[in-house]
Amino acid sequence: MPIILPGQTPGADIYAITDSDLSLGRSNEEVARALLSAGVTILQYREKHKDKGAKLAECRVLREMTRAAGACFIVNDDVDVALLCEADGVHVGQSDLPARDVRRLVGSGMIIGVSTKNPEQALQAVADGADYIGVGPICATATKPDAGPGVTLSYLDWVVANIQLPFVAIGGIKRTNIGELARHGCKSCALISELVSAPDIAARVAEVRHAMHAGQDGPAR
Ligand code: TZP
Ligand code: MG
Repeated sequence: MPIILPGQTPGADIYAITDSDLSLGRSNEEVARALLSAGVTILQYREKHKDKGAKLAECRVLREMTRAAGACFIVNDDVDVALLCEADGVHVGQSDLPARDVRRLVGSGMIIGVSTKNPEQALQAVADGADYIGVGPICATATKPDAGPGVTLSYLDWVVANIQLPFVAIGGIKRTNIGELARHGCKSCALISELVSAPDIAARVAEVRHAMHAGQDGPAR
């Protein structure tokens, strides 16, 4: 399967992330099925309130589903779970294992994503061998209150101008503001609540995509 990277690969405009607490009672499997059949090509498994055994069992199911759909599967935080389920990649934050050490564990074949909120963290992620960076939170979000206040669009603009790696914006991204991000040069956006909390996930994916591409077609900032 070709490696799919945010912002670099057709179809990777939306980077969908699970959160069973926000999924209106639906399982991650059910939500993933809806996302994949709506054409999402990057799916990250992110669960903050499950033990590792449960996470591994769910990841094995989602791994098979994403493989069958030709989609990229990334595991948040847990390098061991990512390796055991044969994910395509792992995503780490600033308080997880450093990307440089993650690379030693996973080898060259696995995608590593790193969350960043300022230029210093972005440059460190590049130096550490990350394959892509997260940029955010763009806006403060109840999904991850400890992410803090929004980084604002000036950090996004800095990334667009200075970082050669693919990047994905995250944090408080909705169909109402995604067009603005696209106008600032963002080609891939990660969304949690906007997608998993939608009663009709397929319809929401289509709305989000439409809003993003309408933004890309708008005047550049
Ligand atoms: N990292 C920064 S903000 C965030 C993460 C994981 C949560 C984004 O969730 P939502 O619901 O799309 O605002
Ligand atoms: Mg983390």
